[in-house]
Amino acid sequence: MLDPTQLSRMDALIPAPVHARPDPAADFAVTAATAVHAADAAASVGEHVAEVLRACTGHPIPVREGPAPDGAITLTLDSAVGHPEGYRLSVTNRQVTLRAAAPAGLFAGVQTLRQLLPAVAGPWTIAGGEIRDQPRFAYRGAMLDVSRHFYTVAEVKRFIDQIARYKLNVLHLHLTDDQSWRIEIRSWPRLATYGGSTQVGGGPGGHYTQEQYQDLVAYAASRHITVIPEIDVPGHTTAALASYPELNADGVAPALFTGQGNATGFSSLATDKELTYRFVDDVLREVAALTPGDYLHLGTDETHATPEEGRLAFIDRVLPMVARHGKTVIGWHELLRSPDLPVSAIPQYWGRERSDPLMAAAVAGGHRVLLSPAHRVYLDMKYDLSTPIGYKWAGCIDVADTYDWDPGTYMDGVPEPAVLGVEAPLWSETLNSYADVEYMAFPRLAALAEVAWSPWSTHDWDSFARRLATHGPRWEAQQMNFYRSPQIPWIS
Ligand code: NGO
Repeated sequence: MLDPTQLSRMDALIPAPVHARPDPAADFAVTAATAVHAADAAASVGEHVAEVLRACTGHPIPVREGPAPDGAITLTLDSAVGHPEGYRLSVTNRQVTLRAAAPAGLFAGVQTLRQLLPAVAGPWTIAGGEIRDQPRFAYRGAMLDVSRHFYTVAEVKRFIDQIARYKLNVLHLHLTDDQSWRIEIRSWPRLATYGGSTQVGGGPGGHYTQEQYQDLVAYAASRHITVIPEIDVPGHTTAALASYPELNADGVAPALFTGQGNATGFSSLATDKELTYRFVDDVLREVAALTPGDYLHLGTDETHATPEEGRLAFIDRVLPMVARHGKTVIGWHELLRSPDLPVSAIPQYWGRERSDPLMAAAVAGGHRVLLSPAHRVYLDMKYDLSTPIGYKWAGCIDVADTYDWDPGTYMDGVPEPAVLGVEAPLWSETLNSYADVEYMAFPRLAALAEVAWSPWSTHDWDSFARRLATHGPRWEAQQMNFYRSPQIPWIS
């Protein structure tokens, strides 16, 4: 394997761009005189790149409108670029020009530009050359389970920043489960105040007020990330059942649950009680009102405690509620056990088989799908048997396992056009702190990001491993707690 220290920064990008032509003679020096030029809809991304440059160089880096002189970094909207998340970046000794059809493309280009700066210390030059780039899949997601363990608003924002750097554009928040309910619902206040009051192991837990949640959604939007809230029903609902006795079939509230282990799929909403549907509708209405994005995730996984007839009736009644609140349903792939789903409903596959008749039938019927095969992208699996946290029911998953699969050909009967995208879920039963989140997420999320963004023609493990090695010093500079996989020739 080639020495990663010999890579030019333009050859070290993750995710790999569609096309890059490095020009080592064309590095651009960021100086005290450098300004960013960006007008109108480009201005907020202009401010973002200026902040990045101020933080590393200490120079003032003003953001200006109007024609750019030599020596400037210019961000322009240009419909000729085509793809709304695509961009063109040109770096010469005299100027840096970033063009995109929409602000999301400019933002993606700025994440590239960040990686063209040195990892930790000056002189602050942007590596020279030309890049043309756009994503392979529209949906590039990470899921954070804030239910099994609670993470603060500041920690979730740090996660948003970390995934944005790798051009992920979806944060799926698993907000409710047996162990807790983490989002304030004003019509059912005990969900959060009581149902959110603990976590695995019995710690104090916590919840997001609606204002805090909106702040998170807005923060994510400023990084061109859509937040998808998951309200997991009808199973995985002990926290709700503990908060309101009347939601239980026998009217008796169970105790709060603070265990983990194999304790999935043991609770259920009472699918034959009318009150259950008023409850779900109230929750979905409030959550939809906090959600600018198109999707609501309804869970629907592991309904082992729900009689099948009740489960079917429940899905039949609840799916139209989501539509009434103006949203499209995503559910774990168990959703496909319901016949006659609206074709807009999106199953998220978390199985380990490459062949699943229900997935193939759904695609044949026009559904688009999300792929999260557990033995590839479940970030809560151990890296190897010595990993102190995590599960191993889907196997140990090192970086190469997350890297080496092609979503476009992965499942029988699921061709690339049917794949809306990919997502790596991070379940948190065993993650006691945000440092644990980072340790399980990185470097595997960087591998997932390349699978999601880069064309298959660029896919190459040796190249990826070499490029990834150069990201270690960047992560150290950010005080990130990542796993130093022995598969990677880390620098330093
Ligand atoms: C399963 C289960 C989750 C667990 C996770 C642990 C799905 C979709 N439901 O994945 O409740 O937390 O495994 O790996």
